[in-house]
Amino acid sequence: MKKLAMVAVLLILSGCNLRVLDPKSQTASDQAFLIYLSFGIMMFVVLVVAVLFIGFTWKYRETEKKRNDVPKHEEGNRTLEIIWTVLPIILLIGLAVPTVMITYDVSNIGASSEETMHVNVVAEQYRWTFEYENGKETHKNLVLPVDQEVVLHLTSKDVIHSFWVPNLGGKMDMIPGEENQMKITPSEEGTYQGKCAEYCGTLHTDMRFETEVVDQEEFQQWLEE
Ligand SMILES: [Cu+2]
Repeated sequence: MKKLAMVAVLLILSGCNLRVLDPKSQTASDQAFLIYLSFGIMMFVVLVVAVLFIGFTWKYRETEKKRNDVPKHEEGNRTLEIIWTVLPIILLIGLAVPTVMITYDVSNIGASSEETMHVNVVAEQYRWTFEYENGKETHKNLVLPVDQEVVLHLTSKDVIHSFWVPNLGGKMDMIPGEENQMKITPSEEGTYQGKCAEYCGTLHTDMRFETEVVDQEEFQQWLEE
């Protein structure tokens, strides 16, 4: 009965409307690639260890015949030492190179061109303010044009908040007195849920917003409204 209740709770909680591995921007696809890559490498290691473990447990189990055998005395094994030093190094390089490259690319705001759009995002207990270059301000929805590079300038007025629209990119902290930047290029029109991902006070759960990605024309119209 207890188990059943737990499964039910899990099912209810999994009804969350945030989709993490459903990238709708270049940044999010790059990050999803890193998640799959690291997960793949981990699974490879788990598999190799599991196969070796089961193999050895079987091979060296006690049998009638081997009961009184004394194993040969071994002092080190150079081949094995090399294998288990070099293999992890190769795996770590395979993980580190794309991670560092993508991390730099995502946060390389200096490389932005003139075409880049800038939006100031300010968090405070308990609301968001999205401020566009022409002075337009919104609180409930962040509207972005599709296929347009956008740099979000993230700050906070009071405590630490965290900006998170899973479809568009990973979480980014919003720190009072400091500015963090996030570069995204939405690749598909649609409405994506966003929220504050850092517990910031009693009404933390109210810090939700919608990101609407619309076509360029619609965006211009909306911006001038
Ligand atoms: Cu918050």
